[in-house]
Amino acid sequence: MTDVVAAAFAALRAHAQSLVGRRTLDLFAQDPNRFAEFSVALDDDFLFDFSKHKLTGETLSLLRRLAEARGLEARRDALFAGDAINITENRAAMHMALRDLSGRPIRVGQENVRQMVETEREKVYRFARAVRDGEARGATGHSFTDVVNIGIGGSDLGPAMATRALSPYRGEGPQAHFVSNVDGADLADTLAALDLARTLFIVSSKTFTTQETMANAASARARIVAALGERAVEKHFAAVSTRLDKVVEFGVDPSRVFGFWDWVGGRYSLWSSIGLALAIFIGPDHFTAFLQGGQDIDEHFRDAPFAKNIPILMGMLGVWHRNIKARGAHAVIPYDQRLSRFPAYLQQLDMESNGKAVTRSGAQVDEATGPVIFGEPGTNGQHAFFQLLHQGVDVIPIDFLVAAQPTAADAHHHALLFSNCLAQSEAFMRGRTLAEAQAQLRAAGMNEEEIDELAPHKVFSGDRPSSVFLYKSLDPRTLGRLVALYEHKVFVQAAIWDINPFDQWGVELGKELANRLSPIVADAQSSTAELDGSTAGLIAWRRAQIA
Ligand code: G6Q
Repeated sequence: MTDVVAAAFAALRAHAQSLVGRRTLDLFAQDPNRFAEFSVALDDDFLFDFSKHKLTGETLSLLRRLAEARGLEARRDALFAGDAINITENRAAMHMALRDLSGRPIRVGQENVRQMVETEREKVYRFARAVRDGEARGATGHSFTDVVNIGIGGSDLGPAMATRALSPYRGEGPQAHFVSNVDGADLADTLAALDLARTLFIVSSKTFTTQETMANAASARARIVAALGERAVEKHFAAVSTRLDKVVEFGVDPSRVFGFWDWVGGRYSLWSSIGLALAIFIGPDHFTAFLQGGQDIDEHFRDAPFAKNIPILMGMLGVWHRNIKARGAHAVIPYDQRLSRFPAYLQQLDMESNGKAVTRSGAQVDEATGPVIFGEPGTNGQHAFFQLLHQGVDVIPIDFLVAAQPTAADAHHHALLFSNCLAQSEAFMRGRTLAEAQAQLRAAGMNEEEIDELAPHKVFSGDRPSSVFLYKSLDPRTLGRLVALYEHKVFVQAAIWDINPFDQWGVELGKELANRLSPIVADAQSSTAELDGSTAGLIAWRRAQIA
């Protein structure tokens, strides 16, 4: 860490001390413009409110100083220039190219990739239209009523999250299903209710070697062959991969194979052909609107000034909480049932990107990096883990996401949903003092002895920070904006922590280990002598159970 960076962190820590004892509510009382000052509107249909974090203009200035000390601007320029910023894999991270609808050249290294991106997208769109219109048919001449995406991690979570989020945009298209787990129950339960003659499988895998996806694809293939014959495979399978050679071996018709490039990371690939299941589900026009939302945020991230730049603010707020306030978790709570998979999607995006302990140069980090990300939709979470958020010993910052308008849902329900969201956000900030708790119990007619016993349990510290993302409605463009905002937030934090957010050696380790152990598990005669005592003991116990 350079002296300038160390000084920037030290100044933030000293400043945090000066805020001890002050209340967020007092900051509102002192500044009638606080909401306007600490919120950002994008056009007239997206609002980011971060005024309920206990911070001041000086906090932002000091965070800005830290961002400058870490060279955030230069890192952002390198990202958009298509430089090989994923240094451990020697690749660019140019997912923004996939949603750049401007018509301008897009550089990745020395190459202008616009033409090939557009050609591949057009191929995806043609196939999506053909499936939706019933022009592409199965082996028995039926159109497809169901599409099953087989993929895992980055080749699953994006389209699975987005099809749920955008279900009102499906129209007459087929239903979408997602099989990811190597547990055979996933495939079996998904196929139980489907008619194979009307089912299209999409095998999605960047590498086309991932154990789970290859096992599920082989089983799905066997099911099609058993039901409809070997020749049906080419009619019932499509594939998405960067390894087109491997796809051909599997027997997919080359006209149904869709590519992308190694400069698109798995968890950033929803914008690419990996979005095929989504493009079929919502149709090309809506998919383009989704891309447009991503592009809106790329422009905003590049152009907006620090104090009004939403992904920079999201990232720097996270740094404030993680490093200065030592907060180890971050909750994402959509008050939007259709975003039910969004927290899981962000869990991968954030924790796989910033779950790192060495800097770009390979030294141990000297500040904490990515927090634990978790969440569930509200109002459900209120009846479950919110207790800990309100009164637990750890303060956990929260992102609330909510639409101003319902999408094809009952207005009365939406008013209840919306008020619950704001009530929670307010309650986390306001809290309840001991005196307030006592007064409340007194008003309820309790005697002083009972009040003394009960009141401490009804105290809420307050000053628990939350942001609110308020959007007009959950349409494709808004979803594109949300996803891109979080992508760039993760990038900003990685820049501050000087880590590479684009590799995932922990995931690679899992793949290696699974491939080493599975032959030993599969063959009951194989020796376990080389394994550690626990692993050998567990395998022996299983062998006895299934003998
Ligand atoms: C994403 C990760 C990981 C990956 C899966 C699937 O960034 O690398 O989640 O997406 O392991 O990999 P394949 O697409 O290669 O099957």
